[in-house]
Amino acid sequence: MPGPRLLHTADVHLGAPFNFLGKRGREQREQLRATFNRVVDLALTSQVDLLIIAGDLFHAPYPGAGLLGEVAYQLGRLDAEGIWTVIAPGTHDPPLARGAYDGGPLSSLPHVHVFRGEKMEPFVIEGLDLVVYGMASHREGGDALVGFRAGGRPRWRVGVVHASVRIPGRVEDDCMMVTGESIAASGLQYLALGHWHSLADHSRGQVTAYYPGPPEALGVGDGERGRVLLVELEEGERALVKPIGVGRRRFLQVDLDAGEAGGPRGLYARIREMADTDLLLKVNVHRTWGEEWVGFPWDEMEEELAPLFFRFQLRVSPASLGLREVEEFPESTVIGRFLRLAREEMARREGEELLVAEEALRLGLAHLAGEEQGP
Ligand SMILES: [Mn+2]
Repeated sequence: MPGPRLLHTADVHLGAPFNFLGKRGREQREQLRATFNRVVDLALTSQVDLLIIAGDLFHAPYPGAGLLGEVAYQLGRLDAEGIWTVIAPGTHDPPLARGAYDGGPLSSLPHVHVFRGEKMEPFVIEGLDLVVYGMASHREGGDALVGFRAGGRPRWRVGVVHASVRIPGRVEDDCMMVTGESIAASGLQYLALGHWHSLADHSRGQVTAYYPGPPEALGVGDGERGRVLLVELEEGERALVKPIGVGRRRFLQVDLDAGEAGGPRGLYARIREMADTDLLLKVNVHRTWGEEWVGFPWDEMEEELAPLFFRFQLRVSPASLGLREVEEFPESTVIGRFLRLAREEMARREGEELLVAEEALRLGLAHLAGEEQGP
């Protein structure tokens, strides 16, 4: 028997300043709002019963009155259709006094519920035979779900938390954590996670658990558009999760090897292939060691390619000799010793002297790379 349909989003970060985007920051701030409106459109057109927001709806606990009013208007469109919205405040938008979740326009919507407590609390939606357990993010640490277990009733049991998943050896400590064991023991059919800014499946045992990632691009991304998750609960079966692209912009950082690109023409072609006016592209160019790169006008290249992208940034090593490149060559090799000496030299110089040292490094590397190509 089919159960409720949910739309799960998190980490919208409405109001984020995007200072790093320079003059395009304003456009991306506006895009965040537009994408959130699109999430609400999607909730309406896909006829979900419930929108779940797993924290960081706002970038700050005190969004301006204009932004708060606009969000209340959008959630009001769902409210008018009897569609519920449940919100678990995150690390960026904790439920502070006179903040976004204390009175204000959101509290006047009868189908909006905000979890403000510091422990998992049930919120029962009678008409759907559904209970949502949730809590606000707080600084205590530890396992947010330890000792938690959803009961056998109502029929449908969903959780929402803004926390990290503990991964031994990789993620050990954060404000709020959940573990594979506590997810598996939760008795939930679906756990809506927020906090990590990329789509990820952390299902354990019988419990389906996901991070949707932000609906719209925020920082350095993986080149994918932001997504939301359409979740369908099914009796006796695992929750069905379908990611839906809603974001407009993509952020991507790539490393290109100047040696492999085939000279300046090749490098231009490689970057042009990625042209997309909704893409923020950062290119790190490595190994500009050949003669063809001597005195290359990188600023001109950046300027020429910039109109093909939402924003385009070019970074060139070894003008700033990366650790990665140095580590590729062990100290026991001639090139390895040369790189280490050159790095020490460059650290001591600046201005015109640094440019000369960089030029010497480039020529030296081109020479050595040629010599070391033999068997
Ligand atoms: Mn976030």
